[in-house]
Amino acid sequence: MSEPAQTLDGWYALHDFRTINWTAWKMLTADERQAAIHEFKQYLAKLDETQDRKEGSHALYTVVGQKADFMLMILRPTMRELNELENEFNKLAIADYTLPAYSYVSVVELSSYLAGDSDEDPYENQYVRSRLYPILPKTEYVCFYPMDKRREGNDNWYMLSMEERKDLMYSHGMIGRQYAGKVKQIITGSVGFDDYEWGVTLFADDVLQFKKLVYEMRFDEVSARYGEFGEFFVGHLLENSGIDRFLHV
Ligand code: 76R
Repeated sequence: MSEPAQTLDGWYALHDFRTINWTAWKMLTADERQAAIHEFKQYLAKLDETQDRKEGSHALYTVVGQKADFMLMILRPTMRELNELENEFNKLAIADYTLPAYSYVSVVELSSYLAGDSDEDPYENQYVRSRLYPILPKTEYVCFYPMDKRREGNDNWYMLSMEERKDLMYSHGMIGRQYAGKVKQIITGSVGFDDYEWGVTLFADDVLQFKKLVYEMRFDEVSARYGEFGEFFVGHLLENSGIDRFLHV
């Protein structure tokens, strides 16, 4: 058996994609819509408070294209809290005017492939902590997609030795590094939690950098030979101040 990579696991993640039923939303009176928006903002204000205390984080993005209308990504120390927040959202008036489009359950993950040897407890390291428990950057754009590492015939990632995987991940990391400052990536592990093995969430102010990065990685062996991808979502930041305009009909 090949040696599994050790992972460091941080906050649990829920990516919740919704479509708005604009027809039903338009049928409400202006007062009813206002009340629903107010209640939704109160819910978001509560999430903001948790984030201010650094006990979790979240980001709200509108989604471009027909796959969804918005995505709320939430990070929390336990999966139970994610489930409670999801249920709380579902009981808001605005939820009556949304339809589930897609969701993804995972946990922020750092793998040991490129980690150096150290006696220190990584969970006590400030840099590691900032990556396991990240305050999500509120960049202009977000990109999310789930992915697997292939297990087919001669192309089986899980049959490679630790050394082979380390070498491949090194070259993956080198490509990624060229995008430092332009794209921030959060890798979340989802084996046992959702249909793919990882969620990839990318943040950037320049949306074109997603295409450039993902395209360049396609030529790298880790992605070219072993990457299998799910649906891609791309969205634009929805700040609290933009919610009225977004929901105005
Ligand atoms: O954690 C680190 O930054 C160290 C190096 C590193 C690891 C271990 C790293 C760097 N990644 C790691 C793990 Mn990555 N990453 C992806 C995708 O679309 C595709 O082809 C793949 C999707 C992107 C765009 C991306 C970006 N990475 C992983 C893993 C877990 C693998 C495992 O455990 O088997 C996956 C699934 C994955 C996928 N990666 C980087 C980036 C970028 C931009 C970096 C550089 C970060 C930096 O140095 O600033």
